[in-house]
Amino acid sequence: MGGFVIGAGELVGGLVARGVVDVIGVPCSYLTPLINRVASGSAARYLPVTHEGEAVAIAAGCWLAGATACVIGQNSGLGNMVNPLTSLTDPSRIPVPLIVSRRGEPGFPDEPQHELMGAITPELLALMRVGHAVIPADAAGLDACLDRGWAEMDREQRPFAFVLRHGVLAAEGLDEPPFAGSPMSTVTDARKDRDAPTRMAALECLVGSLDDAAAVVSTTGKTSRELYTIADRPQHFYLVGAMGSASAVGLGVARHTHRPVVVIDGDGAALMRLGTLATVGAHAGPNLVHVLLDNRVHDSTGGQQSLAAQVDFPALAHACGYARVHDCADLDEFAEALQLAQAGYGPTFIYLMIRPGSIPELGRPTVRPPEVARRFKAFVTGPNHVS
Ligand SMILES: Cc1ncc(C[n+]2csc(CCOP(=O)(O)OP(=O)(O)O)c2C)c(N)n1
Repeated sequence: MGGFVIGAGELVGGLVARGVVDVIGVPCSYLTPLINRVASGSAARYLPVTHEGEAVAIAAGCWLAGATACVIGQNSGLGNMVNPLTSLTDPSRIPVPLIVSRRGEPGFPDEPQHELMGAITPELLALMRVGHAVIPADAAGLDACLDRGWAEMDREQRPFAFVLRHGVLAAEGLDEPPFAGSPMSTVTDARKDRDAPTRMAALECLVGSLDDAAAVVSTTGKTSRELYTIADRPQHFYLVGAMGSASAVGLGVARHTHRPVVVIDGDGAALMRLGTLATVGAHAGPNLVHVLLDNRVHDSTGGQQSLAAQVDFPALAHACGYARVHDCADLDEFAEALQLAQAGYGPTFIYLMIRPGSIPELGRPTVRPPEVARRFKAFVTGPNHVS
């Protein structure tokens, strides 16, 4: 995109100078330098959360207590913010600064899942009566931009969005202290000490363990990209956007086919829609297999810690009513659990800890989402269909 870049330290300094004490949100690769700066220790604290709407609500609570929190999120997460922005901060006139990345900005090639939100980001903000300004790529302009936003928040008593374009922030390293988690967490020590395989190895094992009749729904980010790299087949539905919705999509599919339906989820994505565990537990039939590959980080956006280190996912799945739960210690147990699960008797939850990281030069699905959806549908409803 060219032009100057600003340091994340300058942006954080500008926020802190205006009273921001907490930076709350969910990662986006455009925001990585900013998150890395605050997560590595700055005058403002970084509060990783599970959902961008949750971030807005927490920031509203901070304001109610007299503190200023800045929400950060991808513009796809603006979708998650719509409810608290329209039904909480607007009626209560609570000003909250937002830093929203603009994936899919028209004129700059990006992935298909960012196209619509990229195009409508300014209009959507305006529709929600949230003023916005584009963060300029120079330090002097940055100060004026922040001043403008703060003046508007003072005047309107509504949130204001600072829109972050691609390449505006200079790269910044991550030196995040390990997340201790809650002292009440029931995550077992045995699980923490596991020698975890890579996601690539787990997905290769999964593909090798699946019946040819199984349909697969894979979560947003590198999971879908790695699955596509290992094997691109009609029975794969790559959920490239709508982070957190893989198990809900899988539930819908599984209700109308007797094929095994295997959902591959990530910890960050599962946490974003944790309520879906209860929905799946309540409504899924025996053919739903929910696999959770837990690397405890948002690997796809730079490896920032998710809140998974303190969450006992197998215990949660039990508590939400999954019929079978496998807490796999290694790939052998993982393969065995997958084979058992495809025989039915679910809904089944299969948990495997994996190691952060991926392969260099990881590809992205080149098949367009409408084609992925239609060939998946043809597969699910096709000749092997048993109903
Ligand atoms: C609503 C929304 N917020 C943020 C993102 C950006 N994003 C894409 S993948 C990802 C991380 C997913 O983490 P996890 O499910 O743990 O999988 P991992 O990347 O570790 O494989 C994020 C934050 C997004 N796509 N949608």
